[in-house]
Amino acid sequence: MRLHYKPGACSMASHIVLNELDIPFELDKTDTDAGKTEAGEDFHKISPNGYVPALVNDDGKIITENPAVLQYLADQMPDAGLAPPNGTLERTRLHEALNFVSSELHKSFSPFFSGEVLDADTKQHAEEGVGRRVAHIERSLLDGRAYLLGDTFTVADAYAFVVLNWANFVGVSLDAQPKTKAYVARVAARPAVAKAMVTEGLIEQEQVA
Ligand SMILES: N[C@@H](CCC(=O)N[C@@H](CS)C(=O)NCC(=O)O)C(=O)O
Repeated sequence: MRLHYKPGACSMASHIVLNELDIPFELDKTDTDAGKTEAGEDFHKISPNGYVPALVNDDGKIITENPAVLQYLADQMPDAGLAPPNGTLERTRLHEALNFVSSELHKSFSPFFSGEVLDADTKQHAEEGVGRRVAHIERSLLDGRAYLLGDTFTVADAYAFVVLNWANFVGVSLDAQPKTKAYVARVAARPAVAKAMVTEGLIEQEQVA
């Protein structure tokens, strides 16, 4: 399998899951601005919308869109438990969490990545938008669960972690959401997560506990 990724982008969720599953894969550091793969091929032929993640499976089939890629990966090794079995209420809960992360949490960060300098009002509005979505994560963790669906790490946690970690890069504080802050630290401490962060250049190997 080959994962097209951009360092620190949402594609890191799939990278984390590939590490968690410990299956063979290749990484292609793709330049989405130039629309080129690492080898200089036209990335739009792989991902027509031009964004990562794009996963090319061993049969050459291409899978895009975070929730689809993440569940496809989890379903390669059901016994690893990164997604509940299809057809169960727990799987529906996973869809619910993935859709929330994708369409609400992830997209609430878009203003910070627009490439434009945000004026004070726009920045405040964007921070409030992120805050409302993080408040939902905070509420779901209030019962003491370690992960979004309970005590088991799933692909939704890989995706939520990557997006919540952007708060550190765009200057949004999670101090008002202590459960979420602890959750981000808990996920960051997983060896598969730390390995992906080192590989993508977000942290140094020496920073890994
Ligand atoms: N709906 C897509 C969105 C993917 C997306 O937003 N990817 C971003 C990185 S997080 C991207 O590749 N943007 C193009 C760019 O950064 O040049 C999905 O869920 O996979």
